[in-house]
Amino acid sequence: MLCRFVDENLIGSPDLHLMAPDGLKYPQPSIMYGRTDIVSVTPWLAPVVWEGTFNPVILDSIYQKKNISIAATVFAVGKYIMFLKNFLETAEQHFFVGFRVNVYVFTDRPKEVPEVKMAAGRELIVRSVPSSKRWQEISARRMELIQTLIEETLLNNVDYIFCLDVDSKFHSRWGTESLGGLVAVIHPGYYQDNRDKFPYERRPSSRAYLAPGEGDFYYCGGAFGGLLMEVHQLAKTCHKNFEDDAKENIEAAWQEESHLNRYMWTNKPSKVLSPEYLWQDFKPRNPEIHTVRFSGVIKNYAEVRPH
Ligand code: 5GW
Ligand code: MN
Repeated sequence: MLCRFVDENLIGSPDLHLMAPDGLKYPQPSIMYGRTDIVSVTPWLAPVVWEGTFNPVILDSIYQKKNISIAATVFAVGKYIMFLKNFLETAEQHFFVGFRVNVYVFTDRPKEVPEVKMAAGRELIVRSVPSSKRWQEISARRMELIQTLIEETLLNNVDYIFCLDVDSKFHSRWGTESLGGLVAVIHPGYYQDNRDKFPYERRPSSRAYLAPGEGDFYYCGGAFGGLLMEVHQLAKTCHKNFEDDAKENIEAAWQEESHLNRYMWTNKPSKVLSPEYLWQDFKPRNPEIHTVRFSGVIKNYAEVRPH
């Protein structure tokens, strides 16, 4: 009886026990040859995901067996609704194709949400939020809304969640290789820089403070995710720290991105996604970037942001 119990728990937890189907054939893996132009593991032994470091066929077959389900959140407040169509259509082409996905759109303009044909097992869910003129409010509310969405709706229904910026689109596969407990994406603008150049919050009075000599990477606020309970812990902590800062009239340099970076310093991500997973359309592709999977589109700030 005990043995049965343990087995079921192992198989039931989506991040444990990677069981491949019988009869799968694929090229022999090597621990001698592979990419040499990038680093594919952190000093705490989390994988860093780059094209050429994983086999999508193995990974998909493992996770298909588990029948996992994934939630994505995206905020489209005010004029940012204009980015939603492209985001959703390209997500249908590239984001966890063949898996169960629920996309949660938070918007103050529910009537303007585009009709996007979703594949079987995939669903678009619209949540109304009040309009807001101040980015600081949208930013603060993002973590809070993610926290409550997890508590009120996703618990017991979903295994993983990814929280993504809407001013972006998919270009190629973003799939099971990105799954992990706590998943962070390396910011495309800083990955070649020394850590003292990272735009962390540098005032000790903020709860997002990182001292000189601290910080592993600069992670982006525009994409993060992982197991539901890991992301719940992150959203709850970042939201609370943001609010506690606000009570003392302090706002971190890059708002929630600063808090996210502070969180990831203490709570190491168990998987790190390379800048393939959030490039920027205005940046020329560097040679180590073999595939751009997801990227921020070029936007006219004066046009989309509230004044
Ligand atoms: C952003 C900046 C200033 C004022 C308002 C906003 C804003 C952000 C907005 O008016 N509406 C909105 O939905 N957002 C959400 O926050 C979008 O999902 C957006 O992708 C995300 C982060 O803001 P971004 O994309 O402008 O930030 P960057 O750092 O990618 O340029
Ligand atoms: Mn963005």
